[in-house]
Parts: sequence; C-alpha cells; structure tokens
Amino acid sequence: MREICIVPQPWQLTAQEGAFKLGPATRILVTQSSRAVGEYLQALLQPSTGYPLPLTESAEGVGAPDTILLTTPNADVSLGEQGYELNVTPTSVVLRAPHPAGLFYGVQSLRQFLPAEIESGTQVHGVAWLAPAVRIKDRPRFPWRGLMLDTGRHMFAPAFIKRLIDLMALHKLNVFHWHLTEDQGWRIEIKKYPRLTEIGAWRNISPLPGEMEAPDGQPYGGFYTQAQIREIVAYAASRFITVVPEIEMPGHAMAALASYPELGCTGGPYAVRTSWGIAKDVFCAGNEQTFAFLEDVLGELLALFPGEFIHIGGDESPKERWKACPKCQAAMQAHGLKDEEQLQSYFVQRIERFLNARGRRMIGWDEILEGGLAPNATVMSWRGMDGGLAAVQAGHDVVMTPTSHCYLDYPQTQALDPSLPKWMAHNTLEKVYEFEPVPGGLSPAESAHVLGGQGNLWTEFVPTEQRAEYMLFPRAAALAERWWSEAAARDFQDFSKRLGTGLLPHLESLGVNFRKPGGEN
Ligand code: TNX
Repeated sequence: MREICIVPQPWQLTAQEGAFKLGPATRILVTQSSRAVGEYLQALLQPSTGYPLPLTESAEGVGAPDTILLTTPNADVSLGEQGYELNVTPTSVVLRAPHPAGLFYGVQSLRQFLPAEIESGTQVHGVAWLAPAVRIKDRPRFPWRGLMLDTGRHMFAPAFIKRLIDLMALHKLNVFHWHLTEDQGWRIEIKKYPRLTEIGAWRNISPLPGEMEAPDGQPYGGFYTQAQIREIVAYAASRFITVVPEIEMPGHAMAALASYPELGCTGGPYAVRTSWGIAKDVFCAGNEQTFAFLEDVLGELLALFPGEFIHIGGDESPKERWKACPKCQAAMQAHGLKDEEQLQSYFVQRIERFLNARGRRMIGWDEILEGGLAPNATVMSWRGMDGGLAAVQAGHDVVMTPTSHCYLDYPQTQALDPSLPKWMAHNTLEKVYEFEPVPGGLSPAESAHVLGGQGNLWTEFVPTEQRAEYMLFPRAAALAERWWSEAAARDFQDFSKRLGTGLLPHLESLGVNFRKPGGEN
C-alpha cells in the first residue's frame, strides 16, 4: 500500500486497512449544503478517470457502497469554520464538516490521496484510482493563510491568476492578496479615472534582468478590467479564497501621479517609473483632491471586492516631498501634527474611517505604525516580526510576513546569483519551513491576534508565469503547512518526504514549473 503522504499535515490522521477504489459506478452523494463542493469534486475527478461520478442529492445512509458522501448535518461543530472529518474505507468515503469550507478542504485531502494522474485533465487509462483507507480529523491553526502576487512590476494574465488560485486551493491557502498598484504600473480599471489605465498602466522601459535601473528599451504594461476582476473574485470565492486587493498609498504611487499630476506635492510632470526601488514622489497629504480621488477609487474597489479586508499599502513612503510642500505643512498646522510621521498617520486614519464607515477593515504594511496606528488597523508585518509584535501588544490583529522567511522573491539557494540584486537574502525551502508566526512570550489572548501568515511574491525580477511558479512552489507548500498544521507538528524531514511522494507528483501532473529538490535558484 502507498504511504499516506499529504501536505499540509492533518491535525489527526490514522491509517486504516485497505483502500477505496474509485470506479465507473462510484457516485457522489450530497446534501443541499454540500452540492457546490460536490460539483467541484466531480469536476476534479471526471476528466482523468473518465467516470461519470453522478451527483445525487440523497438522504442515503452513511457508508453506502461505492459512494463518496459530502455532508454537513451532524458534523462536529468543534472543528470550526474550516475543519472536517474524512473517513476513507474500502467501501466508501465519508466527508463531514460543519461548514462547506471544511468539506472543500476535505476534498483537497482526498485529492492528494489519489494517484497524481488525477490532475492530468484528460482521461488516463490503466491507473487504479485508489485512496488509502484513513481516518482524519483536521482543522487549520490560523484563519489567514495568504499569498501575495505583485502585478504592478510585472503583469500576469487573468488565466494565470485563476491557475494560481487553483494551486492555492490545493495547498489549503485561503487569502489571495492582489497587489494592484505600483510606481511601475496601475493595474485596475477605475471608471471615474480612465487615465489611470490609459497612462498609468504603461511604462516606456523596464530595468534589465537583475538590474535596478539599466534599461531594456521595451515598452511594458497592461491592466485588469473590472469585468475580469469580478470573474476572478467569484472564481476565488468558489474555492473558499478571499481576495484582498491592495491600492498603495501614500507611496508607491508614481503611476497614479503620472496619470493625475495634481495629486502630487510638486504637480509634476511625473512618469510611470521605469526603475525599481523607492520613489520620492508620493500622494500629497495636504490636498483635499487626494482624498477625494482615493475615496472614489476605494468606492469602486469596494463594489468589486466583497471581502472584509482592504489593503492600503503604506510602506516605503519617503517624507521628503511633504517636508517641502506648503499644502502638507499647512495641513500639519491645521491638524496639530508635529511631524511628517504624524501626517502619514493622519492620512491613513482618514482612509480607515472611510473604510470602517462602509463596513470594511483596513490592513497595511507595518510602516502604518509610524506616527501612531489607526484605531482599528490590522498590520502586515514585513520588516521582521517587531512591527507585528508591537501591534499585537497594542491589541491589534496582525498578519506575519517577515522578509526573513516569507519573501518568495528572494533566491532559493545560498549561491550568488548575478540575475538578482545583492541586497536580497536567500530563503531556502528549509528556512521557509522554519517559520513560526507567533512570537515567543505572548499570552494566549495576544497570540489570538496573530491571524496567520503570508508569502509574498514581489515581481521586479519575476517577469514570466514560468518564473513565478518556480519561485512560489514548493516554498508555498512549506508556508502552507506552517499555517495549517499545529506548531508541534513541525518536522522538516517528514515534510520533505511527504512533499516528494505526495504533493510534488501532483504539481508535476498539473504541469507546474516548481523547483525540484537540489535545483537552482
Ligand atoms: C519591499 S515589502 C517592498 C516592495 C519590494 C520588495 C522587494 C514591501 C511592503 N515593500 O515594494 O518589491 O521589498 O523584496
């Protein structure tokens, strides 16, 4: 019998005798609440097996021969929003969860138990579709298990975003943080401000590979229409993935300023940035037009993204222009702010009030702590864990995403890489797997403020889909396990074995360009 290999490792797992065999007569039994997940399972299994796997809404008893039952009634509510119980026996599969999300994660486990050919998308003959008998009780350790994709520096097609969402689902990841605006490109259609995509979505040149500035001479750009975004958000929702959009402010805003120069302190002219790094020009904080613009943009955003959290960036915003700007200085005087850090805090708090009044929560990079944190803000801690720790101790929620473990744009080996800048540290698979999102010494109440973690793929040096997959996988699997499985379950040897025999063959079958053990950067 094949060993039971799955990533992330379930909370409780007991191997049983024998195996369930998927066959031409196998049926999927659903209840009203499990129909959607049942359809997802059917669509997952049909192409490669060629079996009809009909969906029957039925009160048929648990364990009817040759059935896969997906059900929510009588589930163990202590498993929570995302937990499930999976019982695979030689005659049937029973998947029970208090909520559909749990059923969905149970399906992901069952999927990994089947031969990797299940992912092939077209019919495969001569495979015995066996799932080893097993009893599982499972639930995630953290509610926020995220991946961020920077679509500002490089653009990724909607089809690739959907593929990424599917791959996230396989890893039981549930938050897709979509970085939509940058100095080097504005990527979201805003109806009220068409210049954002007419001008802001395009740059004349980009730096050469591995360079911060040296130009390649090629025009570059693109953006997502609101219709494309709606489709992606719905696609993600059907996979229990929330999309958190990010609109960068007050910094990383050159593309917006190039489109509407009156929103900058100097009035421009500005150009969509053609080098990487940090720009001096940022949104003017002393101009009411800036807030009117951002509220309009956020207004359109809220209609597209129904999730609770809206990310407002907040990182790497130099104060140089504000110091020299009469409007910013006047605003500081008028509001009794003693320095530009406080002006940033005022800026962010205004935006938070706008979002809170519309029933949303604001999240931002840890620089939003500077000058005083907005009252209800959630902090995404990237410059180490200290920002997150300070926020937790002040009673705020945090998502941990320190560069030291969670930056998936950093190289994967210690070898010097001429195609990457020297300032990047490396994050090997083993190091990524070491990540522990809860800093030592927190009380249980404080620990509960750590919502989870997130892997970030910045794309200055990730120009293609192929490269993105190579950087993401399998490091995303290591992170996914750290956020799903219990802290005490951490075991890199065991993880590597489960990865090699369980998950990687599935990724291979899906045609993912993952980094193989011992591979290059
Ligand atoms: C810092 S992380 C940035 C990004 C860069 C990244 C490169 C963060 C909030 N800001 O703009 O892409 O470093 O690793």
